[in-house]
Amino acid sequence: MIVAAPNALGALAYIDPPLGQKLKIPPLLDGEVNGVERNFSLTLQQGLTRFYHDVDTATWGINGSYLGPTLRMRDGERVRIQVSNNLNENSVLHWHGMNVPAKADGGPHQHIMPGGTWTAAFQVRQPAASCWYHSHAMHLSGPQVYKGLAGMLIVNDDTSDQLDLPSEYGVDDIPVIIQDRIFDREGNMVYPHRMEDHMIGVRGNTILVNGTLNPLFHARSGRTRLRLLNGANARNFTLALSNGQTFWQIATDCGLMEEPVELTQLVLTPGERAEIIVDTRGTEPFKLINVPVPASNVPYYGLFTELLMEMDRQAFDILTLEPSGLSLSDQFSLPRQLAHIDWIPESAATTTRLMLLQMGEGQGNGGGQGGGPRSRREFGGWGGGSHKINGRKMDMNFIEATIIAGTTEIWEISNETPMIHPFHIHKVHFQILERKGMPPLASERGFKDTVNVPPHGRVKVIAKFTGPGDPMIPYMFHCHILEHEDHGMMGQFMIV
Ligand SMILES: [Cu+2]
Repeated sequence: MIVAAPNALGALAYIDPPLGQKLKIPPLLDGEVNGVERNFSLTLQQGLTRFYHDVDTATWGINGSYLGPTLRMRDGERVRIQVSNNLNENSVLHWHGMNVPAKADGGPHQHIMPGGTWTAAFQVRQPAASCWYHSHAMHLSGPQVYKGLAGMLIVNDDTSDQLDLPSEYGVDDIPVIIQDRIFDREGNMVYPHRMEDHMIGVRGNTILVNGTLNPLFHARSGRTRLRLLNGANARNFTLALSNGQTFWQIATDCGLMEEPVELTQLVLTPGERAEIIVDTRGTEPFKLINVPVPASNVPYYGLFTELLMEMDRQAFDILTLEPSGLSLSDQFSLPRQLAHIDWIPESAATTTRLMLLQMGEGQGNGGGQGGGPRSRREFGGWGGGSHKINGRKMDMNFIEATIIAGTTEIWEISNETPMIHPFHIHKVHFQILERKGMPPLASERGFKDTVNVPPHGRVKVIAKFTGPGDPMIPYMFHCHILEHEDHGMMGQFMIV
């Protein structure tokens, strides 16, 4: 489908979308168990993908033409993933949400040259969760993920096995990778290079779910589990059901919650995941939609703020759900308890670090000045496109924090700009302590690796930085708006 309003930035044209198409389900890859290890083989490659009828669009994919297979593994297992780069530029895959050694993490320090191969080996040491993987090449994450280098990664454990939850992949347990892309009149996927697109982050005029345009899913049971992933480069989604029904969140980024949380809306910023259970009894089709966010009171004026507010006002459909036809008098039940979560007390932290998210030079406020007519002048306040953390752009040779393995730390993430930044920390699973003195939202009470830091907001998270230590290779932390990451809003920490 097409976003109800034209492209947020108002420039690019598009062609009519096809009518409802069956939701593509990425192939499930369990790998091959060889002795004590589970082996996966992934190839980054170019391809052609049919989003529109009769149009082959040039894309990139992993073992396919667009996106990659869903990798499935288990807590406790040893895993070996071989990644071959058949592209014509450097790339690498990062296992987002996975607690892995630094050398297996897949970041700017593990680039794979064209024609090269890299192997990530690790032991899975974490509870059941919906994680994902995507390109994390230096300065190239934005365009590479945009072209298709991303996929889902499911971790199972004894707890998830024993719970009465929908778990038949592709039938009642569905990956939902939500992305937006710009298509031109010929059906080409276009990655824009204008400064304003990169300041805000690249947003598209067309929504894709698992690479399907205008997707439709036919449910076959009364309960359907959606593993939601905001896989967009920069767009936030405020998700709801078109029939006004509630749904139940059962997992945050890094695992199951303590109990199902009943919701009518759920915000996911880029990189965040949530598993939800939707009631798919009955016969009346309904939709997973994006609802407009009420205008926020942002204390800045000018084109920058206008663009952001314009995007927040967009309403659009994401996925049509055709219910199973099962009678509404059939039972619909969920486990009352899900997983046990050990809440980390604030007193366990021995260090508190401040992370300032900044755009623009000097004041770092990122806002255009004045409310005059739209003109290039108003971009002046952006300071020429500078994205920083703690006054510094990403520097491969600078380590922001060196942490002794086993230490618990509080990170206070402070957003000094007028737009949301999703802040992601590699390897660790954190808990949100507070948002400017307020408790975390009901939808974020669990382990997370990416957190929505609102404009001029401050979020306090706590995490245990476990080993193994590696004094040579750092991990990343960064804004998950991929253009912000590519332009410098990223830093490095080391666990030793
Ligand atoms: Cu950002």
